[in-house]
Amino acid sequence: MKVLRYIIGRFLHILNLLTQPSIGQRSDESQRAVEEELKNYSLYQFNRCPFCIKVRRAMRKLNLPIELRNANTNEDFKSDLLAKGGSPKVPCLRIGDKWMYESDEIIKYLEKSFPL
Ligand SMILES: N[C@@H](CCC(=O)N[C@@H](CS)C(=O)NCC(=O)O)C(=O)O
Repeated sequence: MKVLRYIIGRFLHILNLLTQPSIGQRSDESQRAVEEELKNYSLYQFNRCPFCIKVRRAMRKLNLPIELRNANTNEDFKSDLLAKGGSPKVPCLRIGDKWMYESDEIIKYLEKSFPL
């Protein structure tokens, strides 16, 4: 099961890299304002998790350069996610003190907050 998950994760990761959606466009001024706001955001994620890939693709379509925090390889991020977020699950979007889980919720929130 672990091996199968590893193979599927690797396959999805490569497929994602080969089929990157185009980056959304805003005026320079609005993009600067968005990026200023995003300084408060970070996405706790794993590189090959399909739910994280889905969120990263949505971020790209919306042109949202949110800091990515790999909770698989970085022990500090992993323990912060569990201690402050309340669950080790990824993806998790941190907005200041708020921790948002569930890929569909995160995408809905980003689409609503940062429309193109
Ligand atoms: N329904 C969740 C599923 C997230 C999920 O299952 N994430 C897996 C990685 S692919 C995970 O965090 N596993 C570690 C754990 O549950 O401790 C979503 O859509 O975000």
